Amino acid sequence: KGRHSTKPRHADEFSSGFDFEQYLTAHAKSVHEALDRALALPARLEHEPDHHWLIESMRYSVLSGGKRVRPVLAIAACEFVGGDAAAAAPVACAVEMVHAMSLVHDEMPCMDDDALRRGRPSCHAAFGEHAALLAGDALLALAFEHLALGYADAGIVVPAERALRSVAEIANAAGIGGVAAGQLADKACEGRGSRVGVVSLATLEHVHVHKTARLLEAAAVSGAIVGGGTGAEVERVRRYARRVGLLFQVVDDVLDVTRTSVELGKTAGKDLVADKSTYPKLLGGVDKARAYADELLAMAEAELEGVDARRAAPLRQLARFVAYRQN
Ligand code: GRG
Repeated sequence: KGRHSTKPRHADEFSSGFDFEQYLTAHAKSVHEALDRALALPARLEHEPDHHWLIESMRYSVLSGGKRVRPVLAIAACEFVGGDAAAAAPVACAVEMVHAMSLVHDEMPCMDDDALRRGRPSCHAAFGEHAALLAGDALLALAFEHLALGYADAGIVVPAERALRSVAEIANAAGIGGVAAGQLADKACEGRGSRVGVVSLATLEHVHVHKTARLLEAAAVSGAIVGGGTGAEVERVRRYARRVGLLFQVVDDVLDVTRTSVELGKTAGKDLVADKSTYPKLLGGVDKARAYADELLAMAEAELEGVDARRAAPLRQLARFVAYRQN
């Protein structure tokens, strides 16, 4: 088994024989292939070097790995409500495009100014600043083009009304109801982070709910919508995904601190990242942040109670994967 423990606790899950790692690997692969097709260079543009450059920069950013948590969340939520995984494919691709573009813009000089992403040059370092900005813009546009046309292109029948609701959900999560708003709030906190008491826990939560959790929520909710979930099912998935989204960020902060501590040769958990507001810092230590993560995991799992264990297994294991991941 791999590095990620998903700690099964219920006997019914042992007997169901559900293998989450296999599920994640298989769906991550199919999402990768679908993204590859969605970003194919049109033959008519092969002799247009600038156009080629734009598409290469988009492909570089989307097809460079990543855990594919958001797409798999969309697929698992679709199956949770009884839908076919294929119905969630356009949603899965769209949320990963939005995620990838947010990383491209995040690493640009006017934002975090990072030269590396996933162990290789970031998009602006590899393709230049103009291309990176435009690759992000074009990926955001393509996400919605793909939601509008992806079903017909793949021969999948999903009622237009469901597709439209998923467009609204993901657009809100990318923009004023999520990532863009959260990123600006985060930038406003920068520099205040090291002054104890200036960034409150409520502000930190506001940033992360918007910047990180909202897109994970939109992925799951959209998967449930296109899968034909009832209103109650979609809202159950939303409550589950809200917890998982926040859990994702709390664990990110814990990993940040423990990695930094190890890198500095200090005792893991004792040293807190100096000039950044994190959950370990505002909650009073890594152990407290870890306890909060466990609480969020329990709340997410509680949303899956009373549902057939086999049907709930992918969402349950995905929450545990997020809780116990090591990267
Ligand atoms: C989306 C319209 C729009 C604008 C973008 C720059 C910006 C505005 C937002 C930055 C958002 C950001 C970087 C959020 C952090 C999210 C996060 C926790 C990323 C890490 O996600 P993983 O661990 O990454 O899923 P992998 O590499 O596995 O894909």
